[in-house]
Amino acid sequence: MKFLKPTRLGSAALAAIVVAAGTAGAASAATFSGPIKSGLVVYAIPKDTINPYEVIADNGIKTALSKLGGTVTVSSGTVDTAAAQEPSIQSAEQSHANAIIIAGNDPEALCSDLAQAQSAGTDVVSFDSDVSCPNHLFINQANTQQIGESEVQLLGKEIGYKGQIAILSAESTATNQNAWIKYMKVELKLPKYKNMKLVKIVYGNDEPTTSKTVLLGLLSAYPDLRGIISPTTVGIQTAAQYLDTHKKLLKQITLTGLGLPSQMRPYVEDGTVKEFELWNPANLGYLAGYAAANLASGMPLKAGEKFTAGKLGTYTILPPSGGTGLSVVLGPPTVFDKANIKDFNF
Ligand code: RAM
Repeated sequence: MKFLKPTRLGSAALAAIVVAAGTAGAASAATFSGPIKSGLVVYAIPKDTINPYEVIADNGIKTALSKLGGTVTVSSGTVDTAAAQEPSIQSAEQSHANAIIIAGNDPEALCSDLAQAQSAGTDVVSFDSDVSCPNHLFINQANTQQIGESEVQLLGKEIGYKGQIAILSAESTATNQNAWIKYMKVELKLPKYKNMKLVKIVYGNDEPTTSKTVLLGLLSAYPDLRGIISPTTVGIQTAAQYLDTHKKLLKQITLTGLGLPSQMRPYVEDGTVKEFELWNPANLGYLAGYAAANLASGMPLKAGEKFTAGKLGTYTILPPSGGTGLSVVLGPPTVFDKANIKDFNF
């Protein structure tokens, strides 16, 4: 990656650049034309190596790098903690990887390891779950605010904007879930939700067993619960499975969230879940792979820069906003229901 060099531009010119970069998509930079270096070595470090969502995303990274003549090593732990990811960052550094693509299990705890890899020449791209470390590009699955708001909107509509609701999340340190939950809380402050009350957030750590344990705790602590948002594919699948086998709960409880259509299809088709949403995780990985390859081939890390991500087309690096640094957004999520779920195979 090329860092921005100081220029002799006057303050008026600088202000003009800032304004231009602030209008997403309107930036005038030419598309970075590479060439992409051959034989790039990329380390993909997902939240863990077990979660099917992460596996699909990693496969997207592999597809991208194989198109570009590079290689991908997938490395992470089996639990979603920063400590489990640190050895993978160290291996990437020792292997002189050109780039790391990481889904952070914690926003800050990985920064010193990542900085060390960067000082050895490795570019850092985060995807799925951001890190708050400097000089990296975040590949965001969809607009963070819209994900948070739309989750509450989906549930509100289904329960008539009334009753106690809870969130079944992933790890308590996950940057992505916490960012979405922040916007869920903002949405819930609107007057139309005045009769909907968020009573509890529980954390299933993206493990089916823990997710089920905290779900059962929730159900027994809040017998009047009307709705659950689970913004994690592991959480929503676990909850859907439970509700499916305890159908009398469905008279009272509505479940929505973020899920894989391949896992959720039986529950949508039998009416356990009406609607939920997600983006295509393979495309997310693919986009991250292309972004990393471009950075590792000299694309400047700055707002307004454009690059081509193979079959997905051209993307623009967006300026920092709302607590997120430089980012690229894959696109809006899809809402799945009985009518369309059979059309999606991820
Ligand atoms: C889980 C993970 C992942 C998240 C999806 C929606 O698989 O927590 O980070 O993006 O759910």
